[in-house]
Amino acid sequence: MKNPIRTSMACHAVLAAASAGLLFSCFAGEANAQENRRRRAAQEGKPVELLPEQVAGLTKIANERQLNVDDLMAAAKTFTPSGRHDEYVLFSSGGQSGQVFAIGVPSMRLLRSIAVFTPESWQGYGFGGKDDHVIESLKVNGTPVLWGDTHHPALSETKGDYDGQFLFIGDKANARVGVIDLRDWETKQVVKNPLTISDHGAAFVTPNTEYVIEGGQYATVLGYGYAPPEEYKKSYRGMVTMWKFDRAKGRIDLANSFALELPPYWQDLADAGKSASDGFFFINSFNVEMATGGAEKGNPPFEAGASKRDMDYLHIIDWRKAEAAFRAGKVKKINGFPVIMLETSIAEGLLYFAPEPKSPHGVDVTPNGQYMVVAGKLDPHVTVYSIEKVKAAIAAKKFSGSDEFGVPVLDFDAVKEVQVELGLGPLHTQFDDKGYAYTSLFLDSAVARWSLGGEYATMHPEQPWKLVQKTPVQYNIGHLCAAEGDTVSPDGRFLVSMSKWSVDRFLTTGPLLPQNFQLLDISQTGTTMPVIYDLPIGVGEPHYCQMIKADKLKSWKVYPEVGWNTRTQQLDANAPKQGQEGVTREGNKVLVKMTAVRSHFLPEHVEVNEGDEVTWRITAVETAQDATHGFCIGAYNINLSLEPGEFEEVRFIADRPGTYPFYCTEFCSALHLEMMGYLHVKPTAGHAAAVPTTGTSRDSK
Ligand code: RUQ
Ligand code: CUA
Repeated sequence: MKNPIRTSMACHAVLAAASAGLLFSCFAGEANAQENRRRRAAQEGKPVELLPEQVAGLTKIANERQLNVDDLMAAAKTFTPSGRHDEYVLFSSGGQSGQVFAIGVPSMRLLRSIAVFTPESWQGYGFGGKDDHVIESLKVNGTPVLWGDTHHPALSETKGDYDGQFLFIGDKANARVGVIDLRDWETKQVVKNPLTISDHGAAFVTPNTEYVIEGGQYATVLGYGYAPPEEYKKSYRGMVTMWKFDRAKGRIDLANSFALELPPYWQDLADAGKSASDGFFFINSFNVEMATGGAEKGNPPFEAGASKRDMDYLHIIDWRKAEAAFRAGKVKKINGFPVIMLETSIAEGLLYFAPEPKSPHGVDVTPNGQYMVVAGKLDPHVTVYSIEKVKAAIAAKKFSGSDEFGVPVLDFDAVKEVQVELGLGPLHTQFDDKGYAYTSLFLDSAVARWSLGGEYATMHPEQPWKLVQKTPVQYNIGHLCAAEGDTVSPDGRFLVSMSKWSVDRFLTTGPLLPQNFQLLDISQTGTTMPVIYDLPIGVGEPHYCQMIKADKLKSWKVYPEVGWNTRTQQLDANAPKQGQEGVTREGNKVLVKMTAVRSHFLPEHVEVNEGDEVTWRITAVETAQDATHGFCIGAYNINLSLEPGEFEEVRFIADRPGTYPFYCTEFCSALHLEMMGYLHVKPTAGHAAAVPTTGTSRDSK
């Protein structure tokens, strides 16, 4: 049991500071009337002073709830009163949910999810509307794969800093990359990698989002071909794909994208160089042993075979040279996709290896671009490489040899800056504004803060390259994410530990444990970096997230014009205007022109014949922010979200006669329940109205 709080002078001061902090902390976003009232005391120049009876009241609550002073301080740092906005938005992978989650910091409130690889009905994603073109592209080998294992989100960058425009996310299970437009927080594109079935190092962007990088993982025959494991070295290959991003279109430009063939090591996480290392990107690898497993035949299992050697290879890729080789046509087409083959990469001098210990996970470039930090997973150190030394070693051809495929291997001592011992299971590193790095320690279940050297050495009182302190987290931490902590200008202040099995942290929710996002206050240096909030994530296992300053996001509150096509992000001439509503027919093709406005659809009755091909266009004729409607036809598996101004189009075959109520699925007004109508599907002659059966299949072709 915690020590009861006593109303001592010190405690009084802490409580008063905590309360004053609540009232004076920076207020992001528009103040509404309620917020203004609440803050009036402060605005009148009267900082809140807790009266003795208020201190006594707080003390009583704290003791009843068994809260200590640290708990009260944590509450004061994170509690975000109604109406006040968060300072940061955390964009998190949603793991097996196939989605992205947006979470406010420091409140740790879930703001919304963004559907990417998995249909999501509230957003109307994948239930008949224009987003179905994205769902269509979710096919893998011709089969619709309606889920994803989202791993690493990447915000678009300008000069190495988040610009708040786009977000990319990789699907490890199916080697796909999704593109989200942060004006309306919708997925606009999903690309399937033509070379491989699954990936891992996705997504990472170059400093101006010229390219979205998708690194592979488990080597296969490029292009989905077959080869038995005995032919592993001969036929299996790794890859990294450079997806060209067209910012004006907000789409990956397939025609200008290409890949590089890599040896069949298991490439892992990546990071793009910036500033000093701009023009390069780096990928870790493991299983350079090229173990092929086969425990069922008495061979060493993968986990043993892939961890035998002390060193794996940090891949160092000069992407501008790769781009030049692609433009010069020095590629081979695999599955129709241009690939720079290994021998070309070697000949062009665009691919080098550096030895790295030991089955590493994250490679993370410092904000100034000078150093690459490799977290060794099976090694208690992080290994720091210097880009200057890498460039010098390449120029001087300081190789310790080459790998089996002829890729030159740089001499370890020539490129290594330093190794820093941190603890067990280092995975991933982030940075702050005070010259510190933060590395997750999976096996220790801790966040390690350590001091950087070089030009960072004067920013902190400690010796360079030294472990400073550790904070335990609950429990095994995968990645971590500091505020803007992988950009050229990190903010410090907050860090999120993406802790995995939360075991005893929350009420039992059955055997499946929520993950635990733990917020750490990293603003105080030299003392502690306490955990100040636990957020259970009960919808998947997120792998990585990025935290952006909220005021960088220029999200729309309503669509710019009524009749907006969110696919083209333009006004759509096909969007029905008020006064144009009705149903027209040409042969068996029926066109429904509908508007939606509080609180009715027009027309309210739509009659078609069985077998008709129906095109149903709806414009949400609304301009107010709080006027979203939904539109569903249950038995036809249709549900749309009609945000203010949005135009939607649904196509279906009216193949099941009957009377189908359609209604608005968003509680939009006092007369929301009345916002409905009927779709009448008249049976063709001799065909009785169908008896509803399972109601599950809709021909969406
Ligand atoms: S990964 S923690 Cu993609 Cu590190 Cu999972
Ligand atoms: Cu519109 Cu409910």
